[in-house]
Amino acid sequence: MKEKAIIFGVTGQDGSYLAELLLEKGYYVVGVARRVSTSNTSRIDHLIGKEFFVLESGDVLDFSSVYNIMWKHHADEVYNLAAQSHVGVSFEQPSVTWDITAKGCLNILEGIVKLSKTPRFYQASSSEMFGDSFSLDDNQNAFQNESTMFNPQSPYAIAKLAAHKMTELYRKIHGLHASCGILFNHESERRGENFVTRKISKYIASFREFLDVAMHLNIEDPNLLSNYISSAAPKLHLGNLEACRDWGHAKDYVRAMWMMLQMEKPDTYVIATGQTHSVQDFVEEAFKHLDIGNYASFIRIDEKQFRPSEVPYLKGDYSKAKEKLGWIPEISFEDLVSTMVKYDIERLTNDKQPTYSV
Ligand code: NAP
Ligand code: F7E
Repeated sequence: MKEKAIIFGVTGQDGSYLAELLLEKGYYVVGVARRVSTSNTSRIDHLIGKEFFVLESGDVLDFSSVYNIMWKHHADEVYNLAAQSHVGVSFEQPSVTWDITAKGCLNILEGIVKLSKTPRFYQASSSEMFGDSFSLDDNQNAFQNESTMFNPQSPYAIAKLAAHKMTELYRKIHGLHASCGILFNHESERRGENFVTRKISKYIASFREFLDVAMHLNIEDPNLLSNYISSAAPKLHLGNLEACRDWGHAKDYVRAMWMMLQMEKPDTYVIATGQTHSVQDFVEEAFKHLDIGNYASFIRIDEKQFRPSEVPYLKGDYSKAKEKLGWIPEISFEDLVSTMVKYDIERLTNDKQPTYSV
């Protein structure tokens, strides 16, 4: 008999990679996608129609649909990746963020408790729950691990903390095999386009296209060409460049999710790379893919992109995951940036459509 897994949030970045990983491992995968008026399946279109992959229509806000899908499929494992996952948006839409991110998780937990055979459960917790809190190592360097205090700084982070604590409570009071992965930022070619890393990689692709066009204008005087590029090139509108994030690749992180559910006992794990970089560092690394000197004149600081409350510094200590799960990240920061930029350049070249917008 094949192992069966249900993925809530299968249409998202992580959901699509997790579905691929589980199919590779021989699982029967049930993906749950919410009903929308235009298609939301671009990340999983290549899986639809495959043997052992089924798409169900459901919404984590709707208990009946959540329960009915779990009752129908008798899964061995259930992964909750569904969320309103954009921190900036959560300040503007706190109620829906709360409902999807906190209540959605509770709906799944309640559904699981009512099943005759309870599946193992994974909850997608977030490093955002730490907010501005950190621990200090012997050299007074800041980091976060499973013992660091939580001090969330956004409606998204507060909703995630509620779901995290609820999952740990259900583990205790109902004896569920329910694990939480406190995942630090992870990105990829499939990252949503309004997250900072993807915004930057898409911008670099547009800039490359602009340079190609500029080179064909036959402007012979190098000074004129340089002036033209400075004035006419697209600008990258960003907010806080100083925020530091621990960025990994999503493929590494979905592997950790699966590993947690293979453990004999449920637990909570930090998943991170142990390296931190500022948004400015990410911009610098991405600009290496363009043959231009100083890039500063192409950046515009945009007040609209700043958040009312910011998480200044995240750097995860993943020692527990390494020791207990045997998990380590395999994709470096440099490779992550390079993969994302190359993907967007290729996509733009193939689609022949400008992809950059402010
Ligand atoms: P994502 O790309 O934004 O995906 C979120 C998924 O949730 C999408 O499939 C979305 O469906 C679905 N969803 C939203 N509302 C729903 C609803 N009412 N009912 C059912 N599904 C709904 O996020 P991600 O980057 O893959 O992250 C996966 C999970 O990990 C999220 O819970 C996120 O908060 C958490 N997390 C992410 C990171 C990170 O750096 N990526 C770090 C820590 C934790 P649509 O396609 O229809 O919108
Ligand atoms: O911002 C700054 C922004 O939106 C990163 C989600 O997956 O990871 C993600 O949350 C940093 C922040 O991700 C822009 O202020 C500057 O300091 O890419 P982001 P996030 O907020 O860290 C956590 C772990 C999750 O759980 C979340 O679901 O970049 N920043 N300028 C900007 N951010 C955006 N989006 N756009 C800008 O123009």
